Amino acid sequence: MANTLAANRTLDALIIGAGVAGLYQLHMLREQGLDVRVYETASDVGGTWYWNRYPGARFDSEAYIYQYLFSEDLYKNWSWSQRFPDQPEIERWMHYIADELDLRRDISFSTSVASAEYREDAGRWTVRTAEGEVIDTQFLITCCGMLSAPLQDLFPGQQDFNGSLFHTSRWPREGADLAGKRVGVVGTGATGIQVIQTIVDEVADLKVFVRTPQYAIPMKNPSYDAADVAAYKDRFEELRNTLPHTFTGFEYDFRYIWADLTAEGRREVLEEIYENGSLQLWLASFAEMFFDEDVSEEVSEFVREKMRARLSDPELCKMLIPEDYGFGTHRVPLETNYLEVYHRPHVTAVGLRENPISRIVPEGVLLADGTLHELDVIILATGFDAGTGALTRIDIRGRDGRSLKEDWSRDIRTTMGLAVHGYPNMLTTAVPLAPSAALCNMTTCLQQQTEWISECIRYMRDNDHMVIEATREGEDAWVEHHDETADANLISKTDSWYTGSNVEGKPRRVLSYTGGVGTYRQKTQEAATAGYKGFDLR
Ligand code: NA7
Repeated sequence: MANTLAANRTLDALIIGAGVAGLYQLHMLREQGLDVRVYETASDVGGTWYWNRYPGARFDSEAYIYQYLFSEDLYKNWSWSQRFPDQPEIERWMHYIADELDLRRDISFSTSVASAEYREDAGRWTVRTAEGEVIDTQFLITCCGMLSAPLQDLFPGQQDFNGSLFHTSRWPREGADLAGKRVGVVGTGATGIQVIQTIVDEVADLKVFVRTPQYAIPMKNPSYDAADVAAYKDRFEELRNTLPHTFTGFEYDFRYIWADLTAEGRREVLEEIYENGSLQLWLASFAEMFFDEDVSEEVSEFVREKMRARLSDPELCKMLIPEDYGFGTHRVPLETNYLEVYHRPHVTAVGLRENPISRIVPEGVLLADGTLHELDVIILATGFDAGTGALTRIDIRGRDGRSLKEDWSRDIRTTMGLAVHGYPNMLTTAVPLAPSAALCNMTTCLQQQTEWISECIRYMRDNDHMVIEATREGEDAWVEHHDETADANLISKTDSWYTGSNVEGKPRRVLSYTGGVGTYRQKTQEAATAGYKGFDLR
């Protein structure tokens, strides 16, 4: 890449992405008086909630905590209709945020950042968009989301399929006609489950291609009336004070100690929390399930029992109930009548463990043993290159021309998920080694990271610093702390996007910081208070 500069635009800060993080980052930096602009591939705001418009997409964080908490008015002037609303309502909320804060005037939509090159002599970045714009900026702030690089070109022959083929996160805005069609869904993660349970009534025939089954927890999703809305709004101050300090940024935290209870007592607790119909069984029951194999097995067996009770056929039990990893070491999905779908006469679960998909052919999906499943529509609920993919798909060049894609293909490292050594003045959100890479109520973690970045830039300007870079030593220390914490956690032993094992060749590391959101917040604040310890300011 030529190190020349003929910029169309000069900025103090360029933000990539107009989702939850990018919108708030823009608002804060604009308030500080920076010349700042967001670049966004999509045609409107929303990030995850713009892209994931597949049937059944919805929250599994309670809506009243998936919120910006910096403004009481912004919080209280929006009312949710349900505990776990669906994507269209969430997208409307994001539009409300953009409108209220008048953000769109500083966002370039339908514009993709293609490359970013750091110019050491100037301490600034040259950013180029796929549309041909060249921008000169002091700070490059990535707000790309951790699940935004879809794994969509997975199977040979996809392009030759005679029917329609969609990845869930690239669902057509105009919708897809599934009525009366033979539909195949590949993938049974949180997304696949939402799709399957939602489209089952509409399609003529449904084939679900199952490789790794999931522990399923039934969601309880009551509608909110005016009194419910008033009640959660009354808790604004409480939520604002609580959420940033819990283990996962939810309102609830681990409440029970396994060793303190008898077998009956534990059972009672599990039953009660299961009945709550939320992620509490995972994030607010027994922390020991993440560290102690025996506790993990007991809790897993509790959930398996619940699943067995809903499945009449032993073959289905074998295919759909996880046996080889512990509950909660993979992202726990919430579902509604998901398991019951498989009892419907027009639904078939196709096991892939011994007989994987070999390729897509014009007629449908061909398995390794030669079985052909003829289909009109194929839905790939096959997940994402999480945490890293959004940035490695951009050609990012740091000091001395180093490439982030190449660096992360050897070893995925960051300093607190906020910066990467070798990439001065690049500040990051939702990348690995922070809770925002996975284990968090995303709005809690993204607000915390974007606020940290805003304060860092304020500090630099107040103290006449032009460049910030994570030091090698600081990064080594963070990576070591991260790994120590993660390696003690059973999450590190399970294959999933949490460990990067869903992408061939990706270096294995637990992507999310597992020391807890409250602890992470404290550590990042301590670094800032100590004059940005672990960073070189110049
Ligand atoms: P996930 O959780 O990564 O799930 C992807 C699913 O696709 C999973 O069942 C995979 O099976 C399956 N998959 C992926 N590649 C293949 C191939 N080649 N053959 C068969 N099956 C395959 O992604 P989601 O979109 O569901 O969820 C991502 C996050 O979004 C979720 O955790 C929430 O945080 C929101 P595998 O497990 O690899 O055997």
